[in-house]
Amino acid sequence: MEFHDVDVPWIDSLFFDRRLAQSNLDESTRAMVKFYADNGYLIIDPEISDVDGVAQEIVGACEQDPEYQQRLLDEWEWVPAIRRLALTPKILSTLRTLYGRDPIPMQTLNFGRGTQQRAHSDSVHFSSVPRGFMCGVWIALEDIDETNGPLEYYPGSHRLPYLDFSHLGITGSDQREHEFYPRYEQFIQSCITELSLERRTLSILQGQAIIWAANLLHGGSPVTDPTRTRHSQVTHYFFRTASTTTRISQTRFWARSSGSTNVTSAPVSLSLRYTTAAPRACR
Ligand SMILES: O=C(O)CCC(=O)C(=O)O
Repeated sequence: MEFHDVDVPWIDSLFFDRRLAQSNLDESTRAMVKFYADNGYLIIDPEISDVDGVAQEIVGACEQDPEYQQRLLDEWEWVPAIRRLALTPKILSTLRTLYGRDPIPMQTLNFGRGTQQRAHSDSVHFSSVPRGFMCGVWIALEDIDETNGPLEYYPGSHRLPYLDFSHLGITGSDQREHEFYPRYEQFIQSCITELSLERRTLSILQGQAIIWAANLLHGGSPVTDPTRTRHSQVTHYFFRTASTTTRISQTRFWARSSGSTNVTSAPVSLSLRYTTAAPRACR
């Protein structure tokens, strides 16, 4: 009997190299998938048509809300251009290739300024069952350089164990709000230092994007020019699996994107597990 498939993304499979070699992907696509499997990130050109027009539509809508200076959560519900961006065909097809399953956008974040958020893994905020069927896609809505707080990321860190509050002896019931979150951030920073993980920053042009794997450490670099904006959008995606859906907004996103109005029958098949009590405001 030949064993080759377990319920993990194929990039995380012990049999990945053989499965890749046996796949019918062309050489450059194989190289792309291999790069993502090894490094946990991929910088792409999503080929967004009229990217400046899309950016203006998104930024114009978001700027009506003072919270945009921090971040706006799930504005896709009200701003069609945000939803269209999350559903950019090249992004969806790339994710399908990287994970071998249909991507399901489940959350958007829009930023007007650099977040300066310390390094973390998204898995501390939300995770899939089975693990790994989750990723983030960060799109620059204007040119990004070292001065307006570029995204920072740590290549290969997605291969670390999934680290969360349990490693600090903190349980969900210990937390009312997110008072222990700084302790998690310090813990991650000490892991980065201990392992001498390489830090990179993402200077990219408007319309370019990075995809990161569920457990890749990333954050926001310091903003050295406080007069600068950093218009950008992150969409977090899950992937169709065999489990059941528990998160409402994800189901709504799918239902609206597919034109369905019946959210209860949406065939989204994900079960989300919150590893901590960290509320959405942390993100
Ligand atoms: O854009 C940033 O500075 C950080 C974004 C981030 O960490 C996230 O969306 O998970």
